[in-house]
Amino acid sequence: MAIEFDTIAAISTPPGEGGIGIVRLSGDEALEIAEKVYKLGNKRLSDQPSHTIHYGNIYHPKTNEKIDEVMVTIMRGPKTYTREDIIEINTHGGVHVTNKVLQTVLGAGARLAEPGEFTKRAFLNGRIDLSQAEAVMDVIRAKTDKAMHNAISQLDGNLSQLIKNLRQEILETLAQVEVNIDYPEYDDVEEMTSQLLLEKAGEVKNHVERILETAQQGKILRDGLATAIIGRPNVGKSSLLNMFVRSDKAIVTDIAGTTRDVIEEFVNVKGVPLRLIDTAGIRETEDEVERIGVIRSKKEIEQAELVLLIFDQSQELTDEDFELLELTENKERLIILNKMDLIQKLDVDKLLEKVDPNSVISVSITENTGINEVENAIVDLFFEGKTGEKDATYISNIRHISLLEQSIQSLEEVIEGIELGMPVDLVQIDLTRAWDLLGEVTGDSIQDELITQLFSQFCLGK
Ligand SMILES: Nc1nc2c(ncn2[C@@H]2O[C@H](COP(=O)(O)OP(=O)(O)OP(=O)(O)O)[C@@H](O)[C@H]2O)c(=O)[nH]1
Ligand SMILES: [Mg+2]
Repeated sequence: MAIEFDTIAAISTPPGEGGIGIVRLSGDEALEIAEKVYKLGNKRLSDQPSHTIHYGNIYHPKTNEKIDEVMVTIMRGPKTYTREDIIEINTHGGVHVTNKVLQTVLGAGARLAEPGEFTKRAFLNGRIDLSQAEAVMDVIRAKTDKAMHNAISQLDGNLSQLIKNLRQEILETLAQVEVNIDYPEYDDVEEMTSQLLLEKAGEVKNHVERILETAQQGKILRDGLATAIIGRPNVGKSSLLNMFVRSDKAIVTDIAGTTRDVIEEFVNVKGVPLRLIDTAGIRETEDEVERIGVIRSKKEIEQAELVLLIFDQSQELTDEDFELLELTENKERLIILNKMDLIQKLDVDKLLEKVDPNSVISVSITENTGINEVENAIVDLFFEGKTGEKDATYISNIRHISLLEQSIQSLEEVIEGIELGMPVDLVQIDLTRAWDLLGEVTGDSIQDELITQLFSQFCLGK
């Protein structure tokens, strides 16, 4: 049985012109409100069966002004997105007309929904748990097939199931500990209980750690891998960006110092989304605009998760190149030797003294050679060739990652406590805390403000 809420309404399609616009209502009075504004002869929406769609018109209930010709979908709860009664009014897809229909239903008694409020109701009415609700946004925002697949799997409840199993394991252990303490059958019950706690805490911890191992990949799939293209002026940084995005996004000229500002583009490299950042070539310069660009480039290096460091192999290595090698020393990086179509002057042996030979790739961007190797190397660096795995559950949400990390900490405290010979009831507190923390992932144990804050990040009408 759904909890009783007021009836909300919002435009669920993106703002702008399109084939149709959808105004969605959810709540006990959805049907009643729709009936006030809908007209087609003597037809009554409330007489119609659930999950059916009806042609008709929307009229202003007071002025009788005709607003639009529409199709109205009736879906009675509980088999709906929110588990409440839902009405969807398909209008002509214009900004003004959809707004006008929305205003009309608001005038007829609905309240304007907050961002994410439909999904929040699906959660509050128990149709999905919190990690599934969060996955809805990830599905909407997914930038590659793989990211979408991962979000869908979370929406299906795969992560929830893993978490539920672990919590169940903890709960059973806690119960067993209680029984041991309350009804000690054997003399060595203290010893047995400690042993049980040690074992179970270790098992659960291992499991959580394995889930967390997918976190780095999961986060990349969700947010994109921040990838900075770095190098001296004129080595071909912007050319590489253009090659990846397959269009002339960045200006390319043979004048050193062409790129002055940081350019950012999303690209899909064999299923891995990259947030590709083209930067100003780094060199000492008197030019004020270029100088600011160089400072920004250095900042981009700091923030990048991956650095593509480009050299022009038709030129000898300079002090600036060595400075760049040093600046990026502690970063995940690939060294790209560009312009292999020209005569080679770069001393590769000297370069190899400074870098891992496996990270060096020769390319010619203008001739389109070696690019496939660069792509493969990126995938290997972060996924060790595993992007093909279909059924791995990648954990990607920062909130989940942090909760899992905290739960590992609590489990470690359980283990330490026992090893130090602490009383069982103190150790139990840490184990209960791990149980609570895991419950926050699925929303089983979570505070109201947090829920409000989480759903406020959703799109309007979702
Ligand atoms: N021969 C040859 N020329 C290339 C290759 N890649 C890029 N270029 C040329 O090198 C010049 C500089 O390319 P850009 O992509 O603008 O270089 P950049 O690193 O972005 O330069 P700044 O923005 O000035 O730092 C252009 O004339 C490109 O056409 C290549 O593989 N071979
Ligand atoms: Mg450039």
